[in-house]
Amino acid sequence: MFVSPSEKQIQGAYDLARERYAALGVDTEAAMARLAKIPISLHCWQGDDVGGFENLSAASGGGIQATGNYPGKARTPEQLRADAEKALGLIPGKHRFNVHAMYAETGGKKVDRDALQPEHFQGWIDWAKSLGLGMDFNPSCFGHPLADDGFTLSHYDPAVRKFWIDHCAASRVIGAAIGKALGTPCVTNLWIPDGFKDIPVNRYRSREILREALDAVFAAPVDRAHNLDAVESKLFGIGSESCVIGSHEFYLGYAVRNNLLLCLDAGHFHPTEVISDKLSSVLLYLDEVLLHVSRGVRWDSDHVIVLSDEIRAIAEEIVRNNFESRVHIGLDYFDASINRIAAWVTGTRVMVRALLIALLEPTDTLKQLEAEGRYGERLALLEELKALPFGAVWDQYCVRQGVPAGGAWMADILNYEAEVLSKRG
Ligand code: RNT
Ligand code: ZN
Repeated sequence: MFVSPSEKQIQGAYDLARERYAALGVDTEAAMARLAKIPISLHCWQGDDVGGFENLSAASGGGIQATGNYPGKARTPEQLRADAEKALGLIPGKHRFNVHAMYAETGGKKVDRDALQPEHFQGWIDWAKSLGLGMDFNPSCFGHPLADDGFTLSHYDPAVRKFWIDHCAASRVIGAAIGKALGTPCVTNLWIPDGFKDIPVNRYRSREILREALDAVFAAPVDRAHNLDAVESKLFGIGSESCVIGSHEFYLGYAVRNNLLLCLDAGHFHPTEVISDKLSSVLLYLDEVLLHVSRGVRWDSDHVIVLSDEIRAIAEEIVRNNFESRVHIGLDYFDASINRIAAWVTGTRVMVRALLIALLEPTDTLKQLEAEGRYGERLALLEELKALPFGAVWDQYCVRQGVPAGGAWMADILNYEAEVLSKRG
């Protein structure tokens, strides 16, 4: 069931595909070369259902909900890294790894989040370096006793606020240390769950408090060569249905005014609202953005991404506008009901494949048709492209990147499950 095509099949199909695309003026070799330069940031939290290593009693909490109890989840940094390494070995290309502060390694010592230091992430840095990966980072403003009432940076209590300000500021220092050590800037993304379950009367004051707290978080200059700050909005969460303090308008304004990255999470908008349509607007006013590519099903459910129209549209927006250097692609989903490594690999391969499909588009021709008002031809060509053999180029790309073409990667994961995951307590 989970097999790769033969070498002969892969080469034969690729040769034909290359000719088909060449007839449209598309160079498949150039597409693969460009694809190899686009990293995807894999999120550590798919590996353990947003658990972390602090042994706090709280589950993820704070508007985040991983559902499912599939056996074999990683329970230690070593297990999480081994699982991630297994996943990375099945994904074509060179990618990045995105770690949350709650995955600190404190050597058994209790170090609260406001006191975290770069040294607590040395294990991650060393591991990333050994694999040639860049890293990204996040303060963890949820799943903690001081976040239990649903407020962190916008809390009315200055002492609680200060704790989270210190944590977020410490995270920027850690991000910079990571970026410096790995020689590639670390995107440090700030998301907080703050919001009201029921209808508030003073939205303005809560947002004013948040703005002041953020000003404190971002007060210290951090070298952009090492760390890039991003802020992530949300429409609603579990327990913050009526009002999220850090809304889209809030953070769009904040990011524009303070020259930060805006993080657009695909699950954080109204269900018919898409982030693919936002890139061309926000990138007129911001230098760079971060994406949290996810799949909401009826709500911000964080399902594993599939090759949907929206995922393809996100890839198209990036590729058509040469936004690769301005859009940092991160994944943000967590399904605890299936093999977690399969979740990582499926979703990341989908993202890479969506980029490949976009790279195989005769974009100049389509743009020309559009500029000339030839919309019938634009539509016809777009639909014809959907029947072209991008799968043959994909298989070729996988082989050249040294990972399985076709479905054989899943057989590998099933082996790993039998030998490693199933033996975990
Ligand atoms: C939550 C946000 C946030 C988290 C991760 C774990 O709604 O999407 O990005 O999912 O930081
Ligand atoms: Zn997110």
